[in-house]
Amino acid sequence: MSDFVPTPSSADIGVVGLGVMGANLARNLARHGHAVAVFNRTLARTERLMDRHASEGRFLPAAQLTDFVASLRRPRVAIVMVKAGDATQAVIDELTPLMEAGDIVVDAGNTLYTDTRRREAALRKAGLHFVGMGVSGGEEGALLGPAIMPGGTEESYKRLGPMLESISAHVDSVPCCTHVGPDGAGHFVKMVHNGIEYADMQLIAEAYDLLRHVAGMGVAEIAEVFGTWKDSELNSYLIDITADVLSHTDPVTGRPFVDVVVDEAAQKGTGAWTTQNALELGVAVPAIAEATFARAASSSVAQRRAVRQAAIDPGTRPPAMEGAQEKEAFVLAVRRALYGSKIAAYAQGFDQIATASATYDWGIDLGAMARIWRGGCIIRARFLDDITRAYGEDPGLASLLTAPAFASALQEALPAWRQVVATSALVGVATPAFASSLAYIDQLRAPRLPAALIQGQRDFFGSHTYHRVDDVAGVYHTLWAQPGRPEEKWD
Ligand code: NBP
Repeated sequence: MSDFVPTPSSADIGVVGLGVMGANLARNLARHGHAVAVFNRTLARTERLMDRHASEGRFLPAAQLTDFVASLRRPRVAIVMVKAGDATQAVIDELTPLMEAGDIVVDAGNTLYTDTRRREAALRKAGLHFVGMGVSGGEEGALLGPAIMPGGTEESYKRLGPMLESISAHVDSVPCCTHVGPDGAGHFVKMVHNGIEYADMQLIAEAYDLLRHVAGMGVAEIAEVFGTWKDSELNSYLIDITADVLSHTDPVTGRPFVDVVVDEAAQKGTGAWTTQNALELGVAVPAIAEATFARAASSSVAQRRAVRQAAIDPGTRPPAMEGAQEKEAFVLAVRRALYGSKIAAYAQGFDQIATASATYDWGIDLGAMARIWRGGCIIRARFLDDITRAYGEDPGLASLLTAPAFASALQEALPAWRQVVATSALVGVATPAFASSLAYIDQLRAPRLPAALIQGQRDFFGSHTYHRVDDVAGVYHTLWAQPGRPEEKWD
């Protein structure tokens, strides 16, 4: 067995937890010239890293956590990259008594931001900096350049930032890493990033479903369409991989790969976290919520079987789409609907970040978030440049939908988008994210909403009061049970 006792105070940074993500992050740091202390609960993982990758840079492996901490130069930086939840808490509890005031503990796992806020407050009391850090891009990103979203203090970023920026993805020579904001801001932004990712994936899946089951196109034909979309306003990593997945043939059966995969989408929870948080903050994120629910519906196996067996008729029989011209027009309409829906989904995610930033006083630079998502992460896309530009031109944008570039893109998309949603409803192909994104736009642009009626109902049954259009500050209640229904002003 290795005894691994590293030289004291000689590592620039350390990584605890050498699973796929931790090992790759440590290798990325070492490859960029940083001396990296490494420690894992089970020594075999540390040994494996050293056996396979010691030549990639300067590693300082430790068999004991005390030796690991002693090997870090001051102020010490230890990145914890273990399973989120109890495992992360256990490592933090073990690590922090060994650290000194001014040292920095970084949690790079997918932690819920409220846990990060709690831990940051606790470690601050002990004089330590606690940085909740979102890392996106999966195992390949961790090794070759992820998008990195660190929270915590400005002071901690001065020590940590240059190292993180060196290992992050770069687009146009700009690092995909920036200081997001205090305490839980980094993990919050990573959570919403994942929520947007859910929405983007669902929208793409709906586009595929429409081409397949409304236009009646074959999988190979659809793969070609996605291939052409790579060079359009939809250009993104997710469109790229969709074209690849659709063009893949199952080697066992010779059928399209997508047809041999069980159609139940799994989830690890960040979509649900984003949706739950949006409900708590009172922010409308229907595309993210519908994407999360769509995964749940797909996995509701018993319900799906029962309803299928009930053989409920779709109720309409629209004519089949046969002519080449008709098909081509539909493909273009779906592309427009997809782009419009995508703008709506991102507007929702950015609205959620803006609301949280105001609620927690995080001061998040929204344009910078779009900038650091341009590389390394799953939602990387050309389109993010437009978002950065929109916030650059007007940092106080109430909604991305109103940025001139997006407003005109929506205007162009709307007629086709309405056709696509209407057709899907007639044919009976579910498009929850397309349809709810369209409803989101229509709600926001409506001069009057039926919310006024809801306020009336609430006042009727629960005396919940209402404001009047001619006195928006006043609080009113109608005495519904009294003759003539007199109105009272309560405030
Ligand atoms: P895992 O989430 O599978 O965690 C494995 C690591 O956690 C091992 O080093 C393991 O040590 C350690 N660990 C556990 Br489990 N319980 C521990 C404990 N009580 N004390 C100390 N160490 C403990 O690894 P991963 O897939 O590399 O992910 C790490 C983090 O990165 C997670 O929070 C994940 O959500 C996040 N993340 C993952 C991805 C991705 O694509 N996989 C992307 C972005 C973020 P052992 O070897 O002794 O069991």
